[in-house]
Amino acid sequence: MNKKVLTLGLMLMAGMGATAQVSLVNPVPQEVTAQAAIFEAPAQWTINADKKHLTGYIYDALMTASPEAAKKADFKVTLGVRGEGKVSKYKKNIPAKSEGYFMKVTDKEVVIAGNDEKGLYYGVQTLLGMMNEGKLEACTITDWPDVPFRGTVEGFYGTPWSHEARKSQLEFYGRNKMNVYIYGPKDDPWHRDKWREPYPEVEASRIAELVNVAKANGVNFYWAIHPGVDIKWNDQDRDYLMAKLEVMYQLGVRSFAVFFDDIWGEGAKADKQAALLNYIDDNFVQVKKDVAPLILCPTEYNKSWANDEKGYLRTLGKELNKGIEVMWTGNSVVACIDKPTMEWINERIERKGYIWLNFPVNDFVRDHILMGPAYGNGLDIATDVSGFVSNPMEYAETSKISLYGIADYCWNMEAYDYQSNWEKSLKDILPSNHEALRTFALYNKDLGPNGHGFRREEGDELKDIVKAALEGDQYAVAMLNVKCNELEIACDILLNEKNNPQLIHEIRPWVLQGKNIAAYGRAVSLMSMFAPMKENNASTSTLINFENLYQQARSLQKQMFDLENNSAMRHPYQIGTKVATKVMLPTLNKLFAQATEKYNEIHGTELNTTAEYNPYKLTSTVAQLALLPIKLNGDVIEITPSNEVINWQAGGELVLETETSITFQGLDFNFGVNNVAQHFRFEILVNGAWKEIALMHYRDTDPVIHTGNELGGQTATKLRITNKSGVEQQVYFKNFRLIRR
Ligand code: 14T
Repeated sequence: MNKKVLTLGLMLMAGMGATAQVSLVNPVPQEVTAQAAIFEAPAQWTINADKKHLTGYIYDALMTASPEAAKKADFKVTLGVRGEGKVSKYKKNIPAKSEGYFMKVTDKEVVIAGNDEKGLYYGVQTLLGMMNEGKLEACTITDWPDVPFRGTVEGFYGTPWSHEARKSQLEFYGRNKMNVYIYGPKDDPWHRDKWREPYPEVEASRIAELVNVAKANGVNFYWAIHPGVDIKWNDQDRDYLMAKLEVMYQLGVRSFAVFFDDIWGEGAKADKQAALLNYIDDNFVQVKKDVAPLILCPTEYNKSWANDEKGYLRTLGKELNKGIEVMWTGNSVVACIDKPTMEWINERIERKGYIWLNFPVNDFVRDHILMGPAYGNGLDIATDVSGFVSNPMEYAETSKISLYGIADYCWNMEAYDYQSNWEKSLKDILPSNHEALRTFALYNKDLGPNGHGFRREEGDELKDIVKAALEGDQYAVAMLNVKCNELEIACDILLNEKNNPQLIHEIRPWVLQGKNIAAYGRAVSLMSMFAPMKENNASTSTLINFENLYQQARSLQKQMFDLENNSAMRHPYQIGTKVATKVMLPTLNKLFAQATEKYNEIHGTELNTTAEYNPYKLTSTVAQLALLPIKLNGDVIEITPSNEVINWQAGGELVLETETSITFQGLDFNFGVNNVAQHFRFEILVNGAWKEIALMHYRDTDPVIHTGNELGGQTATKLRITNKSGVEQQVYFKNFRLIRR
């Protein structure tokens, strides 16, 4: 019998519902035998362990449990690591796996026997998880992690996590048996732009503190350096880098990574990168002896960017010292990982890839917050990866929902059940109001259209109701109304929830938008019910009639738009606060149009039926640009920026079309590269004829591209930008702002 079936079978036999204590543990343990005997945890217990376990992080973790350590309590807790006398009886039970442990719980004692120190620590974490509700369950557990390195990489663009948020993360990782935190926020100057300079005092002391908090939670703190933007492959820069690592070592850091992502040119050479990493390995890691194996994030960090002919990855594979880890995001920047993904990369890098999962990161869809489960990665790749880390959102607390799943997935892959994990995660993050959080999260799973084409399930549970409602089933319309009521209840509860203020602070803009959508949904569902009625409910005694509901819905459409475009509230260059965009909102918009049409038909009115439309459309023969969403903010029309290197082929064009002609006031855009304006042609379509407008930089050192004065006042329906240089141009699509009159 395979272990999954065994565990499940025993759980059923034992009648373990959601309340059984072992089932509270995250990640799900590998092997559990439970007898369905649940009892109150003792008030006191005696600790039976070698002296060295009576201090230190393992003991401290145990001491956070409610029973008090006492000399002569009846209940005994035995702790030990393989080879120690206290657990010699259990020698055969201890799994011979790194970070593994054996644990036994009866109504008289608990025994935790680690295969190593970390194993003992994780056994203690299992005990703590099980005791979360003050109860214990008789059981034996044999447990170990599938993936050796599990955790996160703070690797996103945007506001780096706060110091407090990082400490809270590290504790969360300890509890959920993740052992890696890679510090590499793109917008920390001393990580990237000022990589040569040491941290100022305050920042330095914070890093030192994080190292300690990490240790106390069994987490390896990796500090990453990102030198590729301007590194010269000479001794001087190499020495700068070594000196910076030494400074970080002095702060206590014992694990390091070097990132070469999102760069091009000189910094992107495989042989140079390999030589540098080997140099660090030979002259720093091996010399210090207490430093973890190096991690490299390559420039070609996903298959879609890998140029097999040039052999960047194979060069790394061949030349990099064997102990150095190589990161990989999968078949594209944002992708789920499966067996073929791993086979492809492992062969090239001649080692097991170290996965950098770009989920739940939202730095390319900042108008969405991602609260859905972590799913879609292969459950059969445990032995193909050396490590697996998630790149989360800048919203640290909210990210814990998905990270709870990543932790479980990495620990016990075959048994990973993302749905039940997700339900558990919500209880863990907001025990006091997990149902409200769940209802809200249901509408915050998908990313919406994005440049990476990465989407998530959202609203599947509504599909039947939606279909029926749109076919005119009034019961289904009433159900939609109920769903919207639920959403509103959830939002209101969350806005007044005090138990996780950080979470509420992070999700607040989306909660406010959720309230708008809920109110809109209530109005629209009532519109749908009133529309077919012959009487116009002209009674003066009530405000509830079709036309008033119509006005309310219109007002809410505008309120949603206003909130959406309130840039004070949201990120300055990716404005927007989108909720329920996959199923609920489009459904309500359709229902709005249907109901209004019907009403018009019956009453001969001409109410506008379009719920929401974007009069701007973008098309492009440059694949990476074709999917970028367009935002409207008053008179400013913006194409959502992309941080990636765009390979803009010769002759490739970007076209922006408008439904009705617009009169230009101004336009500027930024491809992140100096002096590229000369390679592009800019044209507008005026009365059916293309008309070229000059492009220029104001300074050699300023990548912003401006249009010639002749643009102002022109009226057109289309604009087009073409790479006229005859060769591929590599640019960033940083900014595109068009101002209309
Ligand atoms: F190093 C990598 F593995 C990586 O994923 N780098 C960045 C990462 O910092 C960012 O958070 C993530 C998601 O946006 O994507 C990577 O960088 C990109 C790549 C793109 F194609 C950022 C934007 C892109 F469009």
